Amino acid sequence: MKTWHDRRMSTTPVVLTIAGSEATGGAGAQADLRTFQAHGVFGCVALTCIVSFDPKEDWNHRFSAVGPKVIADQLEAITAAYPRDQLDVVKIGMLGTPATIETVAGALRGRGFGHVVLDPVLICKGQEPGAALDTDEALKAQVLPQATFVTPNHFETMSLSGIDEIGTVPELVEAARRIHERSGAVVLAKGGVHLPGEEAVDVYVDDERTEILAAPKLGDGVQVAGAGCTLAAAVAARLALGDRPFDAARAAKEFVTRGIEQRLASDAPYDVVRQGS
Ligand code: PXL
Repeated sequence: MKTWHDRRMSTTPVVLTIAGSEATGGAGAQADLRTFQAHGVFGCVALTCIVSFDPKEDWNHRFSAVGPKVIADQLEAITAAYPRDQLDVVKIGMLGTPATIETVAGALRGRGFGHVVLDPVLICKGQEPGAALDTDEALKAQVLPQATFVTPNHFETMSLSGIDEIGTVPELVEAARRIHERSGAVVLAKGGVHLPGEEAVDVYVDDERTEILAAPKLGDGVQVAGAGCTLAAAVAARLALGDRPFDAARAAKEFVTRGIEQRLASDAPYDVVRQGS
């Protein structure tokens, strides 16, 4: 039996990621956990799916969903183990199927979280856009309305805003504002290497402010796997440590920039972010 003293000693924030495993460790739950660890928060995972790239088939995604009952069981265990004042931040990554989205959306409604940081993974690097329209629609209808903070990449920003072409910073600003108006969530829309110019530009929008966050493009504009997962996980960790949303966004961007600078080379098509020092 736990005593009052034990509880008081357990003040480390716990952060939950609801995400998939990407076996090589570059993205997904593995990147999230390394990011949490680097921030000194305690991470736990409800696993939604397992992605194993296929080196024999051009590194295609092989995808296995975790069944809805097993996802619900994980969420039940985690939310029973940690009280609301200790586990108040959840990060959501790859969900992958409408059934998973239904389960996760239900669990979110059942146990309120102060912060729901959604990385709206619509497709992974290397996948064809439009591969899973029903999944995209379910995510927009059931999870996005519950998000308090959303971190869409260039493609996801077009999809969530309904703006088909985003080629300039003002267009990215307009799209981010639209997503904020539709969802009510704080938006950190990532231009990444997709907009022209020397800098990787992200746009931050909340009720009160619109800010441009810029960092030099690194490595000749190469794309690095795991940057999106790491950014959202770092936002979640900073929020759990008490940052205000804009401070969390700024710190998370710096954390990812550092992780890209010190990226790990891999024989898969993309290098991967290396979190922490
Ligand atoms: O980076 C998006 C992403 C998120 N989660 C998992 C993935 C990927 C891309 O490969 O596999 C599990």
